[in-house]
Parts: sequence; C-alpha cells; structure tokens
Amino acid sequence: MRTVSHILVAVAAFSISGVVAQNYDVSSSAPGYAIKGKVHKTRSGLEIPLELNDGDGVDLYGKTIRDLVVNVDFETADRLHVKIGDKDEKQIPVPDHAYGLERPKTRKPAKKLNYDFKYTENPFGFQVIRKVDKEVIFDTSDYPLVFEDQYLELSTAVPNDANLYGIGEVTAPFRRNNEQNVTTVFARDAGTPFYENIYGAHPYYNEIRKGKAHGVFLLNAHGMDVFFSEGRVTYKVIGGVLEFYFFVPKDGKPNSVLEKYTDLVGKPFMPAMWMLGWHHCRYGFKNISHVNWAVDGYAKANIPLETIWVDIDYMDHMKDFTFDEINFPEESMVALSEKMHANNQRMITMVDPALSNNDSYLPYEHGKEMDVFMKNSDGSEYIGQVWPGFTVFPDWWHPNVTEYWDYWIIDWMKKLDLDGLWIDMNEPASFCLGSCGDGKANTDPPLQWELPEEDQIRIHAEEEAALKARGVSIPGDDRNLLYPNYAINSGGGNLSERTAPMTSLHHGGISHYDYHNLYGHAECSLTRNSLLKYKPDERPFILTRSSFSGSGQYVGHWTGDNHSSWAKLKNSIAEIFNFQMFGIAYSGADVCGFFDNATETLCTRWMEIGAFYPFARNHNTLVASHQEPFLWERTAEASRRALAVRYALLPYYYTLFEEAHRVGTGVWRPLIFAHPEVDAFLDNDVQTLVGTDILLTPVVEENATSVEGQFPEGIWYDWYTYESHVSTSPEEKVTLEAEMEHIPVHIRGGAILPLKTPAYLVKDTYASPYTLLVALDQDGEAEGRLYIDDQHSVQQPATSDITFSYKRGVLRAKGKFDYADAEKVGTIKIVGADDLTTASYNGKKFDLESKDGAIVLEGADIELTCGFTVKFR
Ligand SMILES: *[C@@H]1O[C@H](CO)[C@@H](O)[C@H](O)[C@H]1NC(C)=O
Ligand SMILES: *[C@@H]1O[C@H](CO)[C@@H](O)[C@H](O)[C@H]1NC(C)=O
Ligand SMILES: *[C@@H]1O[C@H](CO)[C@@H](O)[C@H](O)[C@H]1NC(C)=O
Ligand SMILES: *[C@@H]1O[C@H](CO)[C@@H](O)[C@H](O)[C@H]1NC(C)=O
Ligand SMILES: *[C@@H]1O[C@H](CO)[C@@H](O)[C@H](O)[C@H]1NC(C)=O
Ligand SMILES: *[C@@H]1O[C@H](CO)[C@@H](O)[C@H](O)[C@H]1NC(C)=O
Ligand SMILES: *[C@@H]1O[C@H](CO)[C@@H](O)[C@H](O)[C@H]1NC(C)=O
Ligand SMILES: CC(=O)N[C@H]1CO[C@H](CO)[C@@H](O)[C@@H]1O
Repeated sequence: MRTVSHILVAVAAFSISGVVAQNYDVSSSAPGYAIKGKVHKTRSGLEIPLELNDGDGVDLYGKTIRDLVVNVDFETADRLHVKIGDKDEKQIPVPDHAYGLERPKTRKPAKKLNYDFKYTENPFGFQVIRKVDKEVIFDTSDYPLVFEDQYLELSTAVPNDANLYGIGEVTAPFRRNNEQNVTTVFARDAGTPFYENIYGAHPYYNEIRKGKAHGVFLLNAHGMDVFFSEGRVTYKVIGGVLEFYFFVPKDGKPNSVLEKYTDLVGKPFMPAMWMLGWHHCRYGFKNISHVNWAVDGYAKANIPLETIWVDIDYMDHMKDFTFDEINFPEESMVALSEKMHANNQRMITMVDPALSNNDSYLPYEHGKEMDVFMKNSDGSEYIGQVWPGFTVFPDWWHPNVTEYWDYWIIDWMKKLDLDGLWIDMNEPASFCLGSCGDGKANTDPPLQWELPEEDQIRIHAEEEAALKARGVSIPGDDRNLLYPNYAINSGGGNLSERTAPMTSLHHGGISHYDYHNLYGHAECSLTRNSLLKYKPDERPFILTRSSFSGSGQYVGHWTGDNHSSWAKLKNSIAEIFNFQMFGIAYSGADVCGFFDNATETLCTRWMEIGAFYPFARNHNTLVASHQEPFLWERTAEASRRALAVRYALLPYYYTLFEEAHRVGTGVWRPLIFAHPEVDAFLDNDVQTLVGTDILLTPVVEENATSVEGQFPEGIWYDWYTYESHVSTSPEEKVTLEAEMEHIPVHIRGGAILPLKTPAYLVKDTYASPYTLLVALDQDGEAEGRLYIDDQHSVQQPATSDITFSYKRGVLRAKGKFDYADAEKVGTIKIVGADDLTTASYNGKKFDLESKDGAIVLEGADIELTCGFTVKFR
C-alpha cells in the first residue's frame, strides 16, 4: 500500500552517522581457515572440519568463530548444497520449517552430477565447476573466508562485467552488474527508491555465462550486503551461517535453473482463473459510494473489471477487522460484496499485521490473553506505531498464533464473503525507530512526518535514547543487535529504523535480528493456511508486500509503492522479471503508479503494458489525483484494446500458470532467459515474452509514437494484423509503430495459441468456444498446449492437458482429455499459409475463408473430449 515519501526527507535530516557506504573491498587481511583433521564422507557428500588460521585480522566486526564445519551434499544431479557453519551450532540458520525453508532430506549422493566440487586445504576455498564445459562458476579460493558471530564474508570470482540477475528486493535494471555496486538484502518499508533495499529478501541470483545459466542461492535470513564488482561477487552478512545452494542444470537453460531453484524453495501457487482478470484499487476512496463510482465507471466505459479492492479506508481508525461506521458501514461493505458477487465480480480488502493496542479493541484483548504478540527484550509487550496509532505485532512463531490468526482471518472473510486478502506493512513496518515506548499515551500518536521538522528530529532522538536504554543486546546474548559493527547499507539507516527493534523477541527467545527477513514470509504461510481452513477447496488469494525465498508457493506480490513516473513504468518490467525468477510468478506493479499524479499519457502507456502483468491491478495513493482508466478517453481506449488481448489470451496465461506451478518457470520471461546465447538480449529489460509465444514491446518513453524492438530469429506475426516479420538477426533493432492507444504484440511463428473471445468478465470470456490460432513457422509447422481444470479448486479430480501440433497441413490434438465439462473449439485460424481452401474433420468438409490476414475455419464445433485431427488442403 503505502509508505510516505516525506519520511525520506525527514530521515535524511537526521544525518545518519551509522550509515556510510561500506568499503567494497573484501577483507584481504583476514587469515582464513584451513582444513583441520579428516575430511569425512557422509551419506550424501562430505564433511570438512575447518579451523581458523593463526594471524591478525580477526574480530573484524564481530567475534571470530574458530571452528567450522563444511557440509557438502551432492543432493541432485543439478543441485549442490554447501553449508559452512559453526561447529557449536550457536549461529542461527534459516529454520527448517515452513516459515523458513523446509530442506529436502538427502539420503545418498546423486549420480551423474552436472558439476564438480573441488576444495583447497589452506586456506580453505572451494570451486563449483560446470561439468559440460569445465567452467568454474563459483570460486572462493582467492579470498579469505571470514566467519564471525555478526559478520560473515565470502567472495567468489566471476568474469569482469558478468551477467548477473537477481538479489533483491530492489528497484534496479534487470541486469545487475553495475560496477562496484551493492545490493542490500533487508526487508524494509520504503517507497521504492532506486538501488536501495525494499520490502522483500531474496538472496538469489542467476548468472549467464557463455550462453549458459546457473543459479546461486545463499539461504540466510540475516541482513546482508551483496557486492557485484569487477570480477567478483562478495557477500557480507551480519549473522547466521553460509548455506549455499548451486543450481547447475545440464542444458544450461535459464528455465531449467528456475525449475531447480523452485524444486528447493517451492513452486509458485496456482491462481484461480478469476485472479487473472483485471483488478482495481485506490487508497483514498472517501466512502462506499466512491468505491461504487469506480466499479460503475469501469462498467460504463466497458473496461473489464474483475475485482475491486478496498484499502485501509474502510477501517475504523485504521484498525483491522473494523468498519468506519460513517463512510464504510458494515452493511454497505456487505452490500458491495453482494453486488460484486451478483455480477460475477470479486472483492478483496487489506489486513495489516500490526494491531491497535487499544484496551477496548477485541483483537488486542484476545491476543493479549493468548500472549501472541512480540515482546521487548525485557519481556514486556513490544509497542510500535502503524496506521491505527500504537500497535502490537503478532509473533508468527508463537504456538498460540495459528489459532488466534485463524480466528480473526476466518471471521473477517466470512463477514464480507471476501475473495482474498491483501497483507501489507509486513516487513514489519512501524513508524518509530524500533520501539515507540510503552504505548500508554492517551491519544493516538501523530504520524511523525506530519509534524514540524524540529519535532521529528526531537522524537527520533527520544526514540533512539529509549531504544538504547533497553540495551543493545538481549540478556544472555552478547551480540550488539541494534548497532552491529558492520552496518549493512540499508537505505533506512540503522537496522531498527521504521521496524521492530532488533532486540525484540519472538517465541523461544529468538531475537528479531535473526528473523526480521522472515516476518512477512511467515505471515504469508500462516495466512494461506487460515484461508485454506476457511474454504479448504478454494485456491487462496493473498497478495503480500514482504516476501522471502519460497513465498511464491503461498502468495503473489506487488512491487510496492512506486511512482507515477516514466522511470518507474519502465523499471516495473525488470522488477516483475526478478519476481518470476524468485518463484513468485503471480506478481505485478501498481499500474499508473502509486505516488504522484499520473498524466493521461503515462497512465495510457502503463495500462497497455499493465494489462499483461501476471498480476494486473491499477492502484493509487491518497493524495494523488484519480487515475481510473475511464477518466481519460485515450486511456480508456488503450485499456479496452490491451485488456481484450489479455482476456483473449486467458487460456494461454492459465496454461502458463499451471506450468509455473508444476515446473517453476516464469509467466513473464526476459528475452535473455529464452535465448541465453544471444548477447544482444543481455540488457533488454523492456521487451517481455509471455511464456514462449507472445512478445510485448511496450512504449515506456513519454511522447513516443514508435518503439524499437528486437526479435529472436524466426517469424513473428503482429497480433492485430498478422503481418509477418522475419528476423534473421536478433541484434537488429526494428522500429514498430505505436500510436498512443496501441501496444505492439507479436506471436511467435511456430506457436498454437488457445484463445477465447474477450468479454467484460473472465467468466463470460470463458463461456465462448476456443479459437485455435495456428501461427506457422518457416517450415509451416506449429505447436501449443492447453491446460483445463475447474479454474478454482485446490484438488482437481480430472484435468485436461492437451498438446496441439500442426504439420504438413494436419492439425492434431492429443494428450489427456479428462476434464468433465470439456469445452469446444469453435474456430481455427491459420496464419502464415495462403494456399488453403478446405478442411476436413470427422468426415465433414469445411470451406475455409481468407479473412483479415488469416485462413479461417468457422463453426468447427470440436469437443475437447478426445484427440482429433483436422486436415487442411
Ligand atoms: C545509528 O546508530 C549509531 C550508533 O551506531 C548512532 O550514532 C546514530 O545516531 C544512529 N542513527 C540513526 C539515524 O538512528
Ligand atoms: C550503483 O549503481 C548505480 C547505477 O549505476 C549508481 O547510480 C550508484 O551510484 C551505484 N552505487 C554505488 C554504491 O556504487
Ligand atoms: C462520497 O465521497 C465522494 C467523493 O469525495 C463525495 O463526492 C460524496 O459526496 C460522498 N458521498 C457520501 C454519501 O458521503
Ligand atoms: C495460549 O493461550 C492460553 C489462553 O488461551 C494461555 O493460557 C496460554 O498460556 C497460551 N500459551 C502460551 C505458550 O503462551
Ligand atoms: C480506544 O478505542 C476507543 C473506541 O474506538 C476510543 O474511544 C478510545 O479513545 C481509544 N483509546 C485510545 C487510548 O486510543
Ligand atoms: C496531484 O493532484 C492533486 C489534485 O488532484 C493536487 O492537489 C496535488 O498537488 C497534485 N500533486 C502533485 C505532486 O502534483
Ligand atoms: C512530451 O510532450 C509534452 C507536450 O508537448 C511536453 O511538455 C513534454 O516535455 C514532452 N516530454 C518529453 C520527454 O519530451
Ligand atoms: C525514491 C524515488 O525513487 N523517488 C523517485 C520517484 O519518482 C519521482 C518521479 O515521479 C522521482 O522524482 C523520484 O526521485
């Protein structure tokens, strides 16, 4: 939802002394470690004991740990696990649990490994070698390992100007090899400043080297800086252990790397069909009639709207599970939900984790009784400040919290018959520096950025004093949790800025310092389970702001509080690519921008590409002017046109989501991931492949009426005219016409696309028979896939999984045809052939029509209950 951009200004005024950009060098003075004793063979690999070398340069930023153990597990042919941990196991790893990561249990080493693992004795270092071309893809041997309680450092050599993608969450170009640059991984509520750490934590990257891809995942939930510099990647981590996973599929395809990564962290969840429709939201709807105005506005303008969202506006004093009795009374919200459902539309509301600590607020009383809120280091209740004023925070690790959260979530879902939940502010965000004191003030504290600057500075100083007064560590833990000596480059400054104090506690005495990056992830997992208890057989809809590696199995993600600017429009594409790579396929950015005022042209161009986001929603903030797409003629027209393409493609999108869910591949794909061998695509983070067959070339520059695009080799057909473009050199930049209401969309020659006739609603769209669009390649051939199920149930008794092929004039469908209410193919269109006049199917002859650039068979009436063949002549 929101962060307040003004706070950035305010914070800057505090002159953050603890936060200077850190030294980019590795600690060359560190003595490193040597193998001490015997290297053991274990059931699945090796166990290597390490001991610190003598020498100076210890205790760089923390307490040096002398004895380490390296566990190497050859888990699968393409996955290697290397964990460097302290022998005493005092360091806190990512828990082996759904709120962390459930590790696969490996019983014996895999055979026929696609990688080699080598190590050096003294100093200890290791190499991961891609077997197929002997490429050393990870190599720590030239850099000393540093292992201290609050500072771990490890570097690998990479080529100069390496092609690195990933490490997040960050707003940045997709290819991340900026010279001497740092990406900080530390969940943070910040309105998407370029290059700074924001909401989620994803210590994962893909590298493309010599046309082949591999993946590197550091499974660690502590704050860290990752430096991509010339010839080197360096991790500087403030706790935990160094638990790496390397993904080295034999074929070197980026999609295979994603498959292997999501084998480990979890596959993206399968959305229900309706979730693929268009969503609308605004923070700042004044009252329920205002929301209805938006719903009706879409209808009048005939711009598809599937789901309306209500932000915190509906709440009484912004408290979860309450209603503003004047502007959003309960009965009006129920009526809105009923109206939406009566029209086959949907409704979603926001729920924040932080709960008002007002004594007469039932969710607070209840939680207090069950003791489920986070604690200060002295055992008292931790009080922060979020929208309702002073707040407490559910501790997702408390044994009572499941019962507690289930109760309130299910009650809320029932009350409004909601279709899903939006969970925000779960970094967790809190507006004080760590603690807001005892939260006993009689009135809600004013939002700090609304105060004069001198008051902001005074309050901040008071907060800092109060925080320090509690101590920088937790009794029994001598680490400096508030101000570790190595200050990661968090854009927020000190770690506890705008979040819970690092010294606050989760159940079992775990400090927030150790679990901060998992807070949102845990909420995702827990909330999904609550929704499954509410309706066990409905696929839950949850959209989260904060996430961690693996959250995609529970939720979707939007890229947070962006701006109505051309730069943010362009960058939204790279951000979505990142989340496809992180295993959160259902992701999107706020279309038309959240902060600031969108102009007609910006919103028009944004609706055009936003119509194709895997998760597609227009969303805006309180003070910004309205940006409902029906408010401007040109935006409305562009929205209708682009959404007609999306809705026509729904079966294709749905089939891709099924693939993402089963295999782990992204729905949106950068050209370089489809063609890692084409260097010309390395930096192209504007053009987007939807799956393999649809290429989008959006305009992201103001006033442009044409756009340059690159095309992988082969034939590409214009979506609207079927005009063909034959690409022989992907390097070539082709200029495409793109008047204001038009987004260039191309179909890959060689694809068979299952399409529907677009209508206002997903349901009505689906009621139409399929059109099979057969787009021929140079050899006159094509292939495609269609997945069918009941569109919403978790368990599917029978599904259809159909492959289509077209060869030498014969269209064949085969596969699995089990789905009970199988639909029909009504129309077959062939693009790229001009000499066909008749077709025969099941003994019936059809005359073909040549229409609008395609050869068309109408009225085919083919039931998708078994395989079929259509012969064209
Ligand atoms: C950050 O922490 C340091 C102590 O390490 C302190 O001197 C500084 O004032 C803090 N800055 C902010 C903005 O809280
Ligand atoms: C990181 O790269 C960006 C873009 O090239 C640049 O603006 C920024 O200054 C760099 N940051 C550092 C710390 O070098
Ligand atoms: C609802 O809000 C709109 C927009 O501010 C305003 O025009 C209208 O008068 C309000 N309606 C009611 C019933 O308060
Ligand atoms: C769980 O809640 C009950 C009250 O419902 C309370 O008595 C109990 O102490 C709580 N458990 C823990 C571990 O706090
Ligand atoms: C608690 O909530 C009640 C009811 O909304 C309100 O009247 C009261 O002022 C609140 N108390 C505090 C301390 O905010
Ligand atoms: C945005 O538009 C509103 C009026 O709708 C205006 O009050 C506000 O100042 C504008 N904001 C900016 C940043 O231009
Ligand atoms: C786009 O056109 C408008 C109106 O002519 C002009 O004000 C604006 O500066 C132009 N923007 C760019 C980036 O050229
Ligand atoms: C923090 C950040 O990235 N702010 C940018 C948001 O977008 C506006 C343009 O709309 C820029 O001016 C800001 O710098």
